[in-house]
Amino acid sequence: METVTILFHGNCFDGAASAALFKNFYETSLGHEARFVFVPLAHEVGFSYDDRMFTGDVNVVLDFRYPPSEKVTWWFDHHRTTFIVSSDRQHLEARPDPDHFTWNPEAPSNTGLMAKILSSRFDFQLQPWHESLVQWADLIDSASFETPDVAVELLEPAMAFAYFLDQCHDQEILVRFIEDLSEGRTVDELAALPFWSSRLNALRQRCWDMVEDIKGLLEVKQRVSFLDLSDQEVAGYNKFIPYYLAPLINYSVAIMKREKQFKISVGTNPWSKGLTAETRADIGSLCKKYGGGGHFAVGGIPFPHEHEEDARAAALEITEYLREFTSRQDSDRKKDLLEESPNFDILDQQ
Ligand SMILES: [Mn+2]
Repeated sequence: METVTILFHGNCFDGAASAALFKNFYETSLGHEARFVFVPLAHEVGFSYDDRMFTGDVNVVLDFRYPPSEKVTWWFDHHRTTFIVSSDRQHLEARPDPDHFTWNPEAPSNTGLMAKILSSRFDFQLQPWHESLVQWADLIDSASFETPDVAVELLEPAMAFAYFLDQCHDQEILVRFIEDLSEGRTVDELAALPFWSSRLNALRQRCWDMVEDIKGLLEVKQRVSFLDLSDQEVAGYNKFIPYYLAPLINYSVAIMKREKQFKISVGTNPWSKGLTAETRADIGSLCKKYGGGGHFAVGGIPFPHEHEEDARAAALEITEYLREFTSRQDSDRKKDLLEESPNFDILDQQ
């Protein structure tokens, strides 16, 4: 029997959903019987592919960086940063079977991108469970929930699964999720199975307990929250909790102790009203100054365990910087409003 190796974005709902969708497509649409091997991949500093990773007769990469290898015959991705070096892009353009290789950085999720391409070019019949999976993957991967409640209370099964996968380091369980899903169940149906409901409920309880703990620790000032979790080992921190507890903040900074290192995590409140593309702080660049990195809206900085004091000092400095940044903008905005309408005392209206 043929072996299909699927390499996909690990610890990510969209990555796992992509893997399940591909398996289902391969079995039902192409009608192939195959043995599937699932390999989760992580974005790590200096990541590169090695041909030995492609162990299948057919090798598939989903929701992850472009693989410049002839051993890979299917690839779908929507990450802006998919090409590690510029020659990767030329490699893609020279592929003899472009239909099997799709990149669209505008797609909200890779699962949605795959559903579109596979149904239009490969006659894949989309079922209601595919449609619902795509809706959730789009919502989760673009973090476009209406409120942080959805991401913290985890009442929706898909949200609970997303957080579960984010925390899951047990490959067997991860593969079970993909296989269960690929059999044609919605996430809601999956969540009702005892194996999954017990795990999701335990996870919800842990997350709600964490909300209670953080309530007493979150320091909110000038629309920036600071959270010091450096004195206890935190396994699964839900980064949406500060916005849930303090919805009016613009930025959140947290320092936490992990098994192997300290980590500073910095984020922009996705639900903040006043922030525009022009008035937002560049969090990734800010973190880079301290040896970390990230995107415009979120970033992180790792510190080895023996540098605890440096880590705490950096976290406080970043918090202070963001608080000054926020109050400077608040006063600029008030000045602008006054200049625009000098006869109207808008300050009193706020
Ligand atoms: Mn994705």
